[in-house]
Amino acid sequence: MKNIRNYSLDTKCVHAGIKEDMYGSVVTPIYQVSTFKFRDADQGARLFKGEEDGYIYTRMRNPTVEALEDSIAILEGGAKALACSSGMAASHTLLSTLLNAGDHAVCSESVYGPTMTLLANVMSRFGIESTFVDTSDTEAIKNAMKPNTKLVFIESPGNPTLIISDIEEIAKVAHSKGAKLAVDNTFMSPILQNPFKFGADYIVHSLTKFLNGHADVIGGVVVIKEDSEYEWFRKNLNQVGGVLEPFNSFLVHRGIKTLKLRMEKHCINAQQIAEFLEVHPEIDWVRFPGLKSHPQYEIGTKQMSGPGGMISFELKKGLEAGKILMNNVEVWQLAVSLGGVESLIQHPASMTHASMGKEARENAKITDGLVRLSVGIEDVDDLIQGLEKGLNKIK
Ligand code: LCS
Repeated sequence: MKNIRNYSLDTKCVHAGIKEDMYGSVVTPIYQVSTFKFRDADQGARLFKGEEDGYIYTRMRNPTVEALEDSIAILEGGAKALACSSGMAASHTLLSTLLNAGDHAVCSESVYGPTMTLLANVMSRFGIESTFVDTSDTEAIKNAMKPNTKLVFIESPGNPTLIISDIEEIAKVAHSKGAKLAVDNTFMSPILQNPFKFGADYIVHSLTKFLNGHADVIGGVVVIKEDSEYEWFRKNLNQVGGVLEPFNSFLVHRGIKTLKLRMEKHCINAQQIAEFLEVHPEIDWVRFPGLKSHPQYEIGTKQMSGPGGMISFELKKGLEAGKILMNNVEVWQLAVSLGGVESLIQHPASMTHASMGKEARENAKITDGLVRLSVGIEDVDDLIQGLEKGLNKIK
C-alpha cells in the first residue's frame, strides 16, 4: 500500500509490508525456497556485487521474510528490520554487529535471564565487558558508563519485575557519552511503545511473544533507525546466520494483522486482573504498569500508551503458596513464554530466570516468591475465576 507510513496503527497492522506480486496476491505468499536462479552468469555476478536488486539465497534475503521485516520497521517507525530465528538470535545479532573486543555495555539487571547470560557468559568470552544496573535509576546508568561504553541495553518494562526505565533520559545519557541505546520492546510491542520516538537507536523484539501472538513460532527481530546502518547489520546477520525462515515469517506477519486488537484486549484484561489481585487477602504485592502503586507509574504514562498484559505478584505465604496456586489454577496454563492469546502463569526464579543465578536475581529483586502472569484474550471473568480456583486452595 502506498504511503503506508502515513496511516494509523490499525491500518499499518493490516497492510504494512505486503508486497505486490504478479498474481495480485492479497497477502505475501510463503516463498518456501532456499535459493533463486539467475537468468545468466552475468546477472548472478551483478546481484552479488549489489549492482542489481534481487533475491539470491534465503539466508541473505527472501520475499516472505522481507515482507515481515518491512511491516515491523513501519510499525516501529524505523528504517529497516532484520528478522532472526529467535529473540535471543536478534539480541546476539545486535550485540555482535555493534560491539568489538575491548568494548563495554551497560544492561538492565531485570532482563530476560538468557539476555543477561548472553552478555555475561558469551559476549564476555569475546572481550566484551558488561555492567548490570537497575536501569529504572538513570543515575545508576550514568555511574556505570565508562570511556569504552558503546551500548546501553534496556528492557522496559523489565522481565519479570516490570520495572520501567525512562527511555528518553537514558538515550540522553548514552548519547552524551558517545554510546548507543537499544531497547528490548517485547513486553510492549510496537502498539504500546515506540522507543525511537524517545531517542533509542535500536529495538529488539522476541517475535515469539505479542507480535506473533499464537504460541506457535520462535522468532526475533532487530529494528534499526538509520537506513545507513542497514547493509552493515544485514552483512553481519548473513554471517552469524540466525535468520528467520519463510514459513515462520508468514505466520508472524499474519499474527500482526490482529496485533492492535489483541493488545487492546490484553491491556483491558490485565488491568482488571491486577486490580483484583491487588486487594486479594492472600496477595502481598502486585506489580503492573497500569496500577498507580507501580513505582514508575508516571514514567510509564509518558512513554507507554497502555500497560500491557504482564503482571508480577507475590503471595503473602511465599513460594509454597505460589506453587499451590500454579498447580490449581484453571483456564491459565503453567508454561513459560508470554504474549500469546492464551493466559499463562509461571515462576521466574525456577523457570525463565533460573539461568541468572540467585545473586543476580536478588540484585534484580526477582524474589523466590514472585509469580508472573501473561494475560491472554480470554473472557476476563473466566480468568479471574480460574485464578480464584487456585487462590482458594491456599490455607
Ligand atoms: N526478550 C524478552 C523480553 C523475552 O521475554 C524473551 C523470551 C526474549 C527476549 C528471548 O526471546 P526468544 O529467543 O525466546 O524468542 N522470554 C521468555 C519468557 O519470559 N518466558 O519464556 C521465554
